[in-house]
Amino acid sequence: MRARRFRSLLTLSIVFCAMLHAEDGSQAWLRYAQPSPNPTAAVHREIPAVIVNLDPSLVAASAETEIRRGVRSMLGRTLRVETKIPSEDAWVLGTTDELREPFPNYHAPSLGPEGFALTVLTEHGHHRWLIVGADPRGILYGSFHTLSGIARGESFASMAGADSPAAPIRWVNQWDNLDGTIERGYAGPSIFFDNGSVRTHLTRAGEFARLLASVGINGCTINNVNADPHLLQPEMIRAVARVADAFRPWGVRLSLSVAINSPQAIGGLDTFDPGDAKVAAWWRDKVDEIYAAIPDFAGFVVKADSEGEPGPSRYGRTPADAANMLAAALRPHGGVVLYRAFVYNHHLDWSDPKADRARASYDIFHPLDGQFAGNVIVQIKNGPIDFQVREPVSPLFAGLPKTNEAVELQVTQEYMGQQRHLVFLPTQWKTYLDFDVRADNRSTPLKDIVDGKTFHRPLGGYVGVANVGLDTNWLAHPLAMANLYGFARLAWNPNTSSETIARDWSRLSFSNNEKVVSTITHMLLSSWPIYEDYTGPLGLQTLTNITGPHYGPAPQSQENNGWGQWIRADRNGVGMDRTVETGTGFIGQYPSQVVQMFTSLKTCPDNLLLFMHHVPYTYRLRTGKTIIQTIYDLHYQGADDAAGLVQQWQTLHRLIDYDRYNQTLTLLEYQAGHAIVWRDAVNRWFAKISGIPDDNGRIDHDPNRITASQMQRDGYTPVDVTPWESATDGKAWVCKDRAACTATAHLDRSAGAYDIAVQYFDFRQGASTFQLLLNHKQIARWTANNMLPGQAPNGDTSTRYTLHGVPLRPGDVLTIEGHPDDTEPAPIDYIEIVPQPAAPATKRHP
Ligand code: GCW
Repeated sequence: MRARRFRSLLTLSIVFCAMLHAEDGSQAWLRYAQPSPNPTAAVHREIPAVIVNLDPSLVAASAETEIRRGVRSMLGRTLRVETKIPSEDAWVLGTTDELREPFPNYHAPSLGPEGFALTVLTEHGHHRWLIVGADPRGILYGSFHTLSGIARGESFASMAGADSPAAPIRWVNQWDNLDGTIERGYAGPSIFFDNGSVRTHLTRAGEFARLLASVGINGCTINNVNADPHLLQPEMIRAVARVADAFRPWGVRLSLSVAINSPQAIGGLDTFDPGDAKVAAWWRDKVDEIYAAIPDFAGFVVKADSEGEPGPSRYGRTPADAANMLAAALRPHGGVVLYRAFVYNHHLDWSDPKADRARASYDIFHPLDGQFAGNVIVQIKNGPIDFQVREPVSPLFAGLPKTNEAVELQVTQEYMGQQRHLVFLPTQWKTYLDFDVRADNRSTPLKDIVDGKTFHRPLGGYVGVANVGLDTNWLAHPLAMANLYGFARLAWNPNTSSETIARDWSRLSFSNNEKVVSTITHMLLSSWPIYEDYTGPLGLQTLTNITGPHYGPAPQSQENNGWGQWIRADRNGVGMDRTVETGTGFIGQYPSQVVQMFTSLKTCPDNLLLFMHHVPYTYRLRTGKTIIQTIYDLHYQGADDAAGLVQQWQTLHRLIDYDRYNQTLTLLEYQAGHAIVWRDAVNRWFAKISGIPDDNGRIDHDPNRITASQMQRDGYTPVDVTPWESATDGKAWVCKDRAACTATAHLDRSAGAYDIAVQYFDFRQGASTFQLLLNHKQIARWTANNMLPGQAPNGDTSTRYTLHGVPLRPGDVLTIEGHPDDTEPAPIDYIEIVPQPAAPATKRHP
């Protein structure tokens, strides 16, 4: 009796530990946790005990090792390796060709390159679990697919079928610099480079390749598109070959971003003119040298004539001239050139009503259609500007019917909250991939164009800017890896739904518990619309600080500069007129049916209205509400919904591991606070520029707030904040030349429990400490060391500390005490005291 109770206790604690043991996110979706509910004895019995791999390649060897690893971890079974098909049940791995002889009765379905088939074959009473690849990569992808199914509790028989990737190019780009920094990377230093060269230890590079391969990615460009010519020095090529070695077992081919001026910068030539024979010869030799070190080298990515990078225009040459010169050097080795269409003039003339950055790619590349070599792919960002919260599909996709095309999507959340905000991007990407550009007046969704179907192109596909870093969990926010996973799933099959992606990822990354899966799925699916609402709705673009870190709110920064992310907001109206008749003519770059749709105010979707049209603030949308009131309301809605994400996450307490639960909770609470900063800044800015107040009188009339200017201060002095709208009355209160300063409020709240939030500014450098005192007794203390991207009080650095459930009585005295550190003067803005329970935030249904 006692023994049994002990045993069941033991079982319970094992189950509990298995469920909640410490997790650090390093394994991402390859955790290989025991499927829960636990696999039944039947599943255990069903798994063959032997594995036979008929393919001699390195990649298939990885597949075999991976299956053994996954089965051991998930099911506690150690598979026996055999070289011949045994007279018992067995897993068998091989290509279609390799399976023909041992299994003459098996007829493999027709597979595209890198595709796989899974099937159970029964002969002489023995079950063969066949993982059949069109080639070694297919075997690897089929193996990972099987393991993912087991992790989600599926049986092998239910996975039977065949699958092939939609397109041959399924790459990620990393924007890593040789010094180990990453441009627009938010998760620590480079996994490849450090201090001017390739890292000594490349364990993470190998682990990254394994993660990529597990979801079908077959190429990785390891350095910044703003490329350093030194990367092509002989010693660097030798060093980079070590990264290719780490990738190779996973079928991930390495590629490099190259600077088009390399022949001059490092090659000793006096020119980099693509029309010059010496230059072409230099590239040929360089490419030969690369292939000698990296025989499976994938090719080059090129950013030229863009944002200050040198380019062929220096010599009056076109992107096609430059691309074709590189392509000629790569062709004999089977390499390709991905030439980026992100070419534009960033010194546009704001005073010119016809000037429009959105036009640039089409204006430059469309006339070159048909001129690009067969191994050139034009790599086009999804939208015509730059990874904004919402843009239309780039019209260039329909404008290159005789050219290979790839879509470039951004996994790293440059304009999307930089992995401090939860934004699940597959939902956004689907709107692009599914958008029907109506080339030749027929159904031509973007996904069909990049898959090569529409224009019958042999090459094309998907490129995702990943920017993982050395952070243990790769992308910093525990939920951000859903974006890398989702990118890969869509690159493999763009018809996969966002919901399938979100559910699969949640199961693999967290748990099979339905409550966990449905909650995380719901949060993911609603997160992009929420972010859009509290940043830049109605096609305004993100409205972030575009001359700074692209993070916090700064609507004015869009305007009056050469960058061309203009929204042209003035006293009377807002939006870029991009019509043919009265505007920049951008809309005219689309096929005619899309031109009609965007041109008419009646048919232009509301969520792109201000991208396409300039309208008065009083213009009424289909909802009957004016533009200006819609802007205000959506910002309130978005901030409320961001608070709702916190509440949803809290329902998972104890259902997922402690570390990731807490890390995510902290980030979501930060996001909810920053959503309020966004809401207030954008609404204040529009209220001022339009002169039209909010119908509900909310802007800067917050009954729960006490601003620092209303408090009794000792030492705190005001400074102007730029942009003004990111703090109350355009001022922050700083503690300069003193060890400590205080701001005190005499409260007159009725007795009850309250949440007290302190809105302050946290610079990258310096770690000020703050104390909150109630009736002179400390009730909280924290340090401002969240490393926000800025060194001044503004929308990038404004953040809050919240203390929940503080009992207050009339006559209480509340004091903030700030202790500056380094160059950070313990800056504050206001306190907000909200009675508990806070009004429940509306739940949004995606
Ligand atoms: O989104 C912008 C970024 C730049 C980036 C550029 C590009 C690598 O702000 O940091 O440069 O796009 O895509 O080339």
